[in-house]
Amino acid sequence: MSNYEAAKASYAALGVDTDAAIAKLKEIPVSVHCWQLDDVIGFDHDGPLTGGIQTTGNYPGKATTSEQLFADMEKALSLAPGKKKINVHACYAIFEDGKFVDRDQIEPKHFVKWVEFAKKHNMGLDFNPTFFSHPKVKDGLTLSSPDEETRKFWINHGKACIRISEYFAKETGVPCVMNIWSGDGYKDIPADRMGPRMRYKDAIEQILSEPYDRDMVKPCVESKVFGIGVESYTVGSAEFTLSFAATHEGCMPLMDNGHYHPTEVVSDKIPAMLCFYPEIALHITRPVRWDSDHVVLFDDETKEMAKEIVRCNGLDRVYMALDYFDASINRISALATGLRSWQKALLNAMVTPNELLKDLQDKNELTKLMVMQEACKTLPLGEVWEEYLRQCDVVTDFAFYDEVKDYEENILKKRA
Ligand code: RNT
Ligand code: ZN
Repeated sequence: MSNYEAAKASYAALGVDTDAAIAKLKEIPVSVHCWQLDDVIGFDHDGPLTGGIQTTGNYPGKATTSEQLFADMEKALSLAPGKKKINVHACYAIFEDGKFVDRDQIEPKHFVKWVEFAKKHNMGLDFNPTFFSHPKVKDGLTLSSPDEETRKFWINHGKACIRISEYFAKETGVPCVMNIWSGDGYKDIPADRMGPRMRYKDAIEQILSEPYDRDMVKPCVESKVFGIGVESYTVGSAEFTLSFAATHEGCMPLMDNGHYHPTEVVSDKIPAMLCFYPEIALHITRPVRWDSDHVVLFDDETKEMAKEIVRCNGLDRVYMALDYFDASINRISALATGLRSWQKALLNAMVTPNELLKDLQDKNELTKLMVMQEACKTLPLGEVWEEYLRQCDVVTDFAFYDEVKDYEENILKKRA
């Protein structure tokens, strides 16, 4: 009997079908962000990263052209199993022959290369307007700015992004999630907390008034508690975005698990939201003491989030996207490690005997529930994971590093 066959039998004894879990996991799309590969810079500006977010580290070999970014992305994708989408930010527009246009003027033609890349790999695309790293961020504000012209510029950017999202969806045949996040806020105590929020609300409504196919473009709004240099007040707070999504049909709330107070957990918020929203979106990240955007690992909260999605039967109601950026380690390894971790967490969730555990809870057999939950932690998940990797033709956890190192030696080190 192979190790996998033995593992399969251990799970079967608890009523879990590991073959079915593996087959299902292959079909669940996870959106892979392009911005880990170049420290959230993009191709449309030379300035620094702003908006209250920051990358730290200076690991050599970062992608600085679209060709390099596509090559690195291809490598990262080959290192992780499962079905993927690519998550693109508007600042990753590609201007052929140096024909630059500003963000309020971007068009589908500036993203043709992304569509080609997605089609080549048989993937869908997600999209994000970029409300940061730009001279028109006025006094730290975009969509909520009191300055009419500034607001108009960013509203037009949002509308342009709706059109590009629709283009992505039509070209790939896969719905495109368009996420609205801005770092708008104040470093110190504001005198008016409602005014910026009323302007933000109106601006997002104007963006969403752009006509689009509701089945193909899925807008969402991402909340945040604070950013660097924006510690006292964030316009798009949790209550704001949640209420916005609740009152605007077709607009989803997006929860980034780095965007809450440190003792709050998104794993507990997922089932709460699924009681009310037909669909929700996630940014999966790893906050270390703050919204640090560390690489996602196979840690307790990551496992718990995946379990909740699976237990709530939410796999087709939750849009899962990765969001982290570490510049201190090999960026391709970073991107692939996070994706592998999330895949592992999903697999773990799918082979957990959820029905059996729920039943114990409902019968109030809480002593046995604790014992069983502890016992499940040492089930032979590794064997099932290895079988999944084998079937997907992807390297094992132990062979993974050598692949990354080869690419670093042969490609990254040759970059200036
Ligand atoms: C920032 C948000 C946001 C960004 C991306 C680049 O705190 O998490 O999602 O990370 O848009
Ligand atoms: Zn995010």
